[in-house]
Amino acid sequence: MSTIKGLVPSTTQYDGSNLRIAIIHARWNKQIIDALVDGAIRKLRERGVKEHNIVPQSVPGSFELPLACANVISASQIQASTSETPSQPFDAVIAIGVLIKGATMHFEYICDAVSHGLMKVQLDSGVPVIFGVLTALTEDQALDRAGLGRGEDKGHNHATSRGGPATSSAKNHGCGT
Ligand code: DLZ
Repeated sequence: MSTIKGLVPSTTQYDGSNLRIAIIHARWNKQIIDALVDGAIRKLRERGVKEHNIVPQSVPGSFELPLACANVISASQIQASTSETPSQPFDAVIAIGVLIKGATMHFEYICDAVSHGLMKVQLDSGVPVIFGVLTALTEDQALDRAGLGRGEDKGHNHATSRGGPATSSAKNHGCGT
């Protein structure tokens, strides 16, 4: 059955060859996180983003994503303006987390805090923060949404990526490893 929901595929050929992108991901629910991170990296590579300009970094859980995103953005801006070996500031950050509802209200609080926190980071910094946080009511729903149940992987749609596993060459600017 056809649906009107969703993002219409773009006809524009995006060129990411001059972009520098951070991927900040949580480590909770690792199997699903890995699929989303791999999908995002694959799409970035497809769009021409250079390997050294794809900078993954992890934090313990989704609750830590907003601060880590804020920290990588500001650290890259400081390095670009003050360092003797300046590097390009990040053009965008992709925040990836998987929240699965449990028996308590914890899920609701974290979903709310993370989504508002990430929005605040991008509004305050002016740097786009891509919302790659799955908020699922069950494990099956989370697997489906990540393309590990049925359908295609969603990480691939989040960003701009060429096959291959995530690397972890990033410096840690976040709030934990
Ligand atoms: C504590 C917790 C729980 C129960 N569930 C999740 C989850 O489903 N996904 C996730 O990314 N993180 C979870 N966390 C960890 C919190 O995000 C956070 O890392 C801790 O509360 C410490 O601040």
